[in-house]
Amino acid sequence: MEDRIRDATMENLWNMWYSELDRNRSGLTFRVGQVLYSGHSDFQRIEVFDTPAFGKVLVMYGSVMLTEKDEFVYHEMLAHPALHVHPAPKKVLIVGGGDGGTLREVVKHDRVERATLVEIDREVCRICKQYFPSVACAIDSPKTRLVFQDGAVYMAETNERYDLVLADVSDPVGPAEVVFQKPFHLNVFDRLNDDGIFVAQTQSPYYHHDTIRKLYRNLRQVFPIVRMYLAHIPTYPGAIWSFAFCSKQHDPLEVLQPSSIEGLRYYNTELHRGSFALPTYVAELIEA
Ligand code: SPD
Repeated sequence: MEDRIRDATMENLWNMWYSELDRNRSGLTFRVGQVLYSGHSDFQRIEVFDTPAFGKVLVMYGSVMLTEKDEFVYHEMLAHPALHVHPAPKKVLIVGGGDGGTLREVVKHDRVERATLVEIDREVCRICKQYFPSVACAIDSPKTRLVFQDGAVYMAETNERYDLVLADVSDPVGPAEVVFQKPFHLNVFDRLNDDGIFVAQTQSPYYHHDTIRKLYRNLRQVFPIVRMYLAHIPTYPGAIWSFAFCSKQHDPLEVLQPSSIEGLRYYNTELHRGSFALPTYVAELIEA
């Protein structure tokens, strides 16, 4: 093939981009090398792309859930702060998180005896086991109990009690919306043991002001201790992401168990403390 034509053909092959836009004004963009999977489950559209910048990317309901390159930040930060505060986190419940990333971090702790993962969409687990084996690796762990059910319904109906509940859900549109609402938080409080901790991903403090304001107002009406902490996640909107640490007794700024987990790439003791230090504009957002 003539060089000029070959170059043009290569350019077309490389000319695929994925963009996640915020109200059509700004957004995240990845060059896509290959679309590995694209389909609809009973609950949502699911896509897997291979990208030169971030490796494989999982997109659900039109937003990036994880990328191979930076998923460790989100999953370590959703799981380890609470696991390093609670003195005996034997029973852990993960709501959502069907990709298995949070589960992978939870089962690293020897003190965890049982991790229950309640995922509404069976397809998410199947697809992640196929395309993201390093993320989904604990789905078949002997400590894992898998339940395919709506997390809010499970929370309302279960008689089980937990030491930790971790809400690893997508954005508050579609199937995950109820997990951002007060009836769900009240049920979580009820199902936690007396010194239980609830951690939830709470969106970008740069972009999602209204959601965050309302969410923290609700959480403070339910839990005596509510603190926000932050992590830097390059592929989430704003690249700065927030988590709510909601606790019945243990304050994450006062209690910290020694860490025995090796091989973490983001979380460490200094970072634990530092992640609760909020920039002024973020602190103002959630002021009581
Ligand atoms: N806008 C992205 C929010 C994604 C939060 N959940 C991700 C799930 C990864 N386990």
